[in-house]
Amino acid sequence: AAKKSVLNMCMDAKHHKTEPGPEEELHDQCVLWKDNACCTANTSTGAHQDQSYLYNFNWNHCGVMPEKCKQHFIQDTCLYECSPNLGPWIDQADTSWRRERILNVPLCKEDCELWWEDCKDATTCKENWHKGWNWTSGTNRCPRGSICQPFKYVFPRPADLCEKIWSNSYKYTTEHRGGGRCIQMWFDPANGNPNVAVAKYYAQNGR
Ligand code: FOL
Repeated sequence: AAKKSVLNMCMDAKHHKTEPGPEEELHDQCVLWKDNACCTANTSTGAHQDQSYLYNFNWNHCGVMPEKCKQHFIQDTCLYECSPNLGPWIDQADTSWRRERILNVPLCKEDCELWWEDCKDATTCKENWHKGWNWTSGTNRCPRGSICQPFKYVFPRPADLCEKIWSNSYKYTTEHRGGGRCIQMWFDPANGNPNVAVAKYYAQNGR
């Protein structure tokens, strides 16, 4: 087979399809990707559920996460699972649950800042949500010795949240939405997927 283009591809991870393609039945916040997606309809449904089969991950590990904050985590899950435009930032992970990961995806300033703003009073006990949980109950619980605190203390600046929570999946940028230089978690699909041009730009000009 021909070498696949970094411009339209899916990472080799836990739930990703091998190739992107249309998905008629994507759920709610993930519908933006229905013309071309790396997620199945089932994965998009899981993205909206508490402790879904995706990772058994519990958003409410320090009390109930406010709805407005949870929407950003759902959107992050949709982008992570569904986007076919993250190719330029795919890197080897080689952990038990995925062979590839995303690293330093340039997230638009507004997407990061709104995420932080809507979550600043939510509570958590950890800065890196990928590692170090207590999984003995089947879902993640706060490890011994950790304390639940508002996000604004755990992540003093928006960049701390966007970069640290998923082990540098994202890089905070000062690039603006619509400028073609940063990846958007949220967009209006009526105008097409703006991340197509962003991947093209970074594939050509380097990340
Ligand atoms: N969103 C983004 N933007 N990037 C991501 O990498 C990402 N990853 C997840 C969800 N959304 C994302 C997946 N989340 C574990 C915890 C969280 C998780 C997946 C798996 C987990 O099992 N952690 C274990 C260590 C497992 C291992 O590394 O082998 C732990 O110690 O808590």
